[in-house]
Amino acid sequence: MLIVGELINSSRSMIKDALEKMDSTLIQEIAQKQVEAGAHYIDVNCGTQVYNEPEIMAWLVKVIQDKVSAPLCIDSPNPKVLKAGLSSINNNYQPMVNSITAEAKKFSEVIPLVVEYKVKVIALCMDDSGMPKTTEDRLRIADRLVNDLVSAGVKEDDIHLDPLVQPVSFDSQAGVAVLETLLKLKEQYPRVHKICGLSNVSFGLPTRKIINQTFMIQTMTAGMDSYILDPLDKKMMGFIYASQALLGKDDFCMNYIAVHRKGLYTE
Ligand code: THG
Repeated sequence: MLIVGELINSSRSMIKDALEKMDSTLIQEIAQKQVEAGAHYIDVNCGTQVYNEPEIMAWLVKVIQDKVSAPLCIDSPNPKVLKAGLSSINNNYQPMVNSITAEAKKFSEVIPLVVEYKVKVIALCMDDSGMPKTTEDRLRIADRLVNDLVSAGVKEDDIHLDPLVQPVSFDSQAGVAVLETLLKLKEQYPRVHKICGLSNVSFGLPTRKIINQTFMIQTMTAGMDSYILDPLDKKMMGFIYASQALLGKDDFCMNYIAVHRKGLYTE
């Protein structure tokens, strides 16, 4: 189970403002809060900084590392930004790249970074025909991604397939398509990890947290084992550890009890 804290993302107005002011204190506080709340990786995304995204990524990585000792997940569709982030990391944790896709150009530009830096990699189920719609689209792309990554020498344990969650408010079958994909992937690739961002599913709906929490439980039951989420959502974190225990993934409920003792998910 891997929890990637999503809060350092410039699509959030608070982060966008902090980047414009180069406010390292705010960034460091959010990094630290996420680690204390139980995030295993810190996602770093500055996608709104279109003119200087590589420089800002390098700055963010340095600022975060000055405060917390945690593995980082470098999040950008731009391979130059991924490179700028990876080359700025100087702790000993294995970084994560978010993401590679099956788009020909993207794959060929990102795979050398994955191999050189020996990272964990999020493989988005997306190819040159665009975003997947059906379960079949996702499975076809996942198949290709796993084959191509393994052929390039990436270990199955370092691959995190992302089925690409879409808003259920736009397409009422969006949730079901992800659940069906997971059940098939569990059979086909039991050793490959499965990850997703939870907040896409609730886009456009009121009380988004309830939708995100419910979808976490549904997807974990279907085989998801990692999430990009807001670790400061204590209910979500409680549901994660409870789900792990109830799905037989927590021997003697040790993790559930340990997290409970630390008081991580009491309101
Ligand atoms: N898969 C992968 N990576 C991802 C995603 C995914 N990275 C980005 C995203 N999806 C997950 N991260 C976030 C980070 C912050 C928010 C949502 C997803 C967020 N959004 C507010 C909103 O949508 O309302 C922004 C509002 C604001 O604060 O201004 O908080 O799916 N591999």
